[in-house]
Amino acid sequence: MPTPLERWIDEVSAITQPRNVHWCDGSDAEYRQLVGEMLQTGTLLELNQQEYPGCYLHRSDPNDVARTEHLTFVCTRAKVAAGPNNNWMAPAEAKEKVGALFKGAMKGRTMYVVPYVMGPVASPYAQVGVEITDSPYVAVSMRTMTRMGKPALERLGTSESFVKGLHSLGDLSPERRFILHFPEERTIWSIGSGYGGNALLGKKCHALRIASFAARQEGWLAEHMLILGIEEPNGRTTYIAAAFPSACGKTNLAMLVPPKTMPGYKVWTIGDDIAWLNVGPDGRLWAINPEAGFFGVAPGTNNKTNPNMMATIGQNSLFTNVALTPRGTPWWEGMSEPPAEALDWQGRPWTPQSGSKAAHPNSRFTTPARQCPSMSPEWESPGGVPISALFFGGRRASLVPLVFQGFDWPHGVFLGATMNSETTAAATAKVGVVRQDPMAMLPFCGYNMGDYFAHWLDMGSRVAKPPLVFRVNWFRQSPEGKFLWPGFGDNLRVLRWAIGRVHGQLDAEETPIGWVPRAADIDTGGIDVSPAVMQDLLRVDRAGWLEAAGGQRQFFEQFGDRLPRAMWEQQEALVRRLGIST
Ligand code: SAT
Ligand code: MN
Repeated sequence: MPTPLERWIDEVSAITQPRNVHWCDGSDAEYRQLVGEMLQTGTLLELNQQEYPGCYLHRSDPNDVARTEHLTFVCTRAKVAAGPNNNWMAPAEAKEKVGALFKGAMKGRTMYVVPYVMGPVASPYAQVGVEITDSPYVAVSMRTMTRMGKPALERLGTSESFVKGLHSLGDLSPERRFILHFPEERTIWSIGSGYGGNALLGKKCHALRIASFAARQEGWLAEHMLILGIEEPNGRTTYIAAAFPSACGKTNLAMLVPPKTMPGYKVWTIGDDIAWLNVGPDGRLWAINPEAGFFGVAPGTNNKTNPNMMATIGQNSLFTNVALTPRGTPWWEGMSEPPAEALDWQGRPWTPQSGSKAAHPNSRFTTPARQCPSMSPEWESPGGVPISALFFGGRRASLVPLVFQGFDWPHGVFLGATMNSETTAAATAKVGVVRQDPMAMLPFCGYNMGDYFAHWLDMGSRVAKPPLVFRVNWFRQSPEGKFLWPGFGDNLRVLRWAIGRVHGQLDAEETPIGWVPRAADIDTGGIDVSPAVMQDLLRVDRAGWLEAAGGQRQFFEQFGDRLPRAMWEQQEALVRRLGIST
């Protein structure tokens, strides 16, 4: 009797007609074999193996360098279930339209069957998925990003409980590119792109869109959050999770190195992009990182902004769309002094005088988490880590203070729901436009966000002691366009304040938008932040917030009666508080 997985593989082979089928076991030998094949076809280029052992460069199609949100669909039976936050196609229509593109799509190619586990293999919260792909680059990337191969097949056994992901490069044309989610069937179809978020289906497609849909039904949360632990000099470690939109510094924050003025502090990394949050046996919220690797943004990564990542990517890493120096090493803007000459991300000769970027702004590396020096001893703990505080942060040049705290859980949910941020190169749309991005989940929530807010509110009553909720903004600028806050390692100064709040050790000032720190409680020793600048960073601009409240209202209105009444009440209460002058 074939297993449900074998039956599905047969069905897909009959449609896509691959030359042969390769079941991935995740072994070293298999990895070497696939890399060898890609070196031969030119899909990978070998980097300098003395300086970067086990590292390779991949140049993607120039039309395929970021997530394509306008080609990403949630195909629920009812349109309202997907909500105004998603593109929607009826399942039957989607299957007919995109099914036609999959017919014969793998002719002449190998079909890789990639079983994977999201989450530590022994975790009760982990999930199995299987991605079928005709891209060996995707297969080897999935080996780094997930627990791939044998452990996944062992965990699955003969069960039919796995997320089915079907992926083909197709012809890489954006005209025939679709990323479809069928959350009711736990199925993903992706064609026409080899780019991370579009093609590594365990990541955004499974661990966020499909998982968030299931999480609502099952009473947990699948979030676009990093997870870290902060160890204080007294040995106490406090765990937090923090949501930021793509390319807003999650990876850097997750592996932050404390400033010299904070001896005895240590930051422990658990994850840099996705958190699955479950109510644990003790009633608290426990987080696991479903991933096993990092898919980080290269530009701006250097020994100052993220020394832990620089140490991580020195081996066994795939670099995509970075520049190549004559020494055969990778280079990107902000890594170090520019080389006198290089090949740019498209393989064209480049010099610092070229007037163009050597690396694509969304160039990336894929690297194993276990190589990161700051990984927490708990990062693969089956039960996860207990979360004491949640953070929501956008990229905002003005208005939003460096940090403030929600009054309670419903207000915290409102702070997440009303987050907005300037767009980045992680998606193929205009960069720098402020858009609403609730919980940094706008591109990743697999269902109607009105229902999502209701679920978040409901989680407050499922958890014995809900985490405190904070908003942060590392990106506030002076009128001259200078960043007011140094960011990076110094962000720990802000987290320290939040931990002080968690443990009831610090007071705060009540303002209309939430609890704001007293300036003296944020340590600025050793950094160039004057008391006046600190005041600017913490200032609550009432007129600006009243104006922003108009945008919140407009955003909320799209959800009609799916928006929980409590969100409107929070919004009205904010406006009331802003209107009462003190
Ligand atoms: O391309 S990914 O979605 O994996 C990275 C990101 O945009 O967050
Ligand atoms: Mn992300």
